[in-house]
Amino acid sequence: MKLKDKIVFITGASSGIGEACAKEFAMLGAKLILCARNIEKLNEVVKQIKEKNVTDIYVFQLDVRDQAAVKNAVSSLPAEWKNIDILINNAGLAAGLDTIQDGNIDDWEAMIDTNVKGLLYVTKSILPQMIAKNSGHIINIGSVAGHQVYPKGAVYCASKFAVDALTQGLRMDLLGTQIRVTTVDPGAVETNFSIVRFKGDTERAAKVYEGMQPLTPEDIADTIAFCATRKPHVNISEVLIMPTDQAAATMVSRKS
Ligand code: NDP
Ligand code: 8X3
Repeated sequence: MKLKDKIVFITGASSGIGEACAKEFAMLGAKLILCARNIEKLNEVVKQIKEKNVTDIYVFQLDVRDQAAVKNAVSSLPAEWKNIDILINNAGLAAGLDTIQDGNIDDWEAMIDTNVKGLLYVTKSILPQMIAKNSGHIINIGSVAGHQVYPKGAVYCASKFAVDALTQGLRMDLLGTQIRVTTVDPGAVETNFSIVRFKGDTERAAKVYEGMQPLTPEDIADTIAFCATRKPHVNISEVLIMPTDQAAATMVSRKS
């Protein structure tokens, strides 16, 4: 399947995997709808894309946790942007690394509201037009954390197990349509993820990737583009993609 002039909607495009996807899909000729909360960072991403590619980009600020804002943003898309071909549900985060007994309830709300409810709000807003034209592709960003629970990560892991369940359920609910549903589930990818998780503690964040070679956001964008470019009768259901230096969520080979 060619991506030229396809409309690709990416949540959380201001950083990391979402940003890399925006750049990869622009290079492949797609038209982009990009959103995130930080509009300055998003505009910088757009500027960088436009320096290299001639492509149409529609950009707006959105907090996926805000149900009304999601609904309004999607319903007020200009007519030429309404026909979304691919939705990449990427916006997400981990907040903190704590046992449940020591956990911070605001952190739990942030993870569940963003990773689970936000993904649902965006999906529900976009699905009707995909169903009406009987085509489309929803690609959710899960995680190895949606396959294996690790100590102090229970709530983040639960949110990614939920992404896996929602992906499987959506595929069942859409059976009989031509809409494809995929989950791409990475292990360690070096992005702002750990800086966000540790609330700006860059030293602690750097330790996550110390002495090992993590995946890059571009590795994930490349995998997502692979899933999106299969023939229409081929649905890649799930991709678990790990650094060679990582065998499981908690098993990493470090050289130093
Ligand atoms: P980054 O922190 O670099 O990027 C996260 C993106 O999500 C940002 O663009 C951020 O934008 C956006 N975002 C966060 N909260 C919201 C919100 N409420 N509304 C809209 N956008 C939001 O991390 P990654 O690129 O690594 O993370 C992307 C996805 O990949 C996440 O779902 C994460 O769980 C998943 N993942 C990451 C792995 C890793 O090791 N890095 C491994 C496996 C999965 P802004 O702050 O501007 O809103
Ligand atoms: C991000 C990867 O292992 O830190 O989903 O949870 S991990």
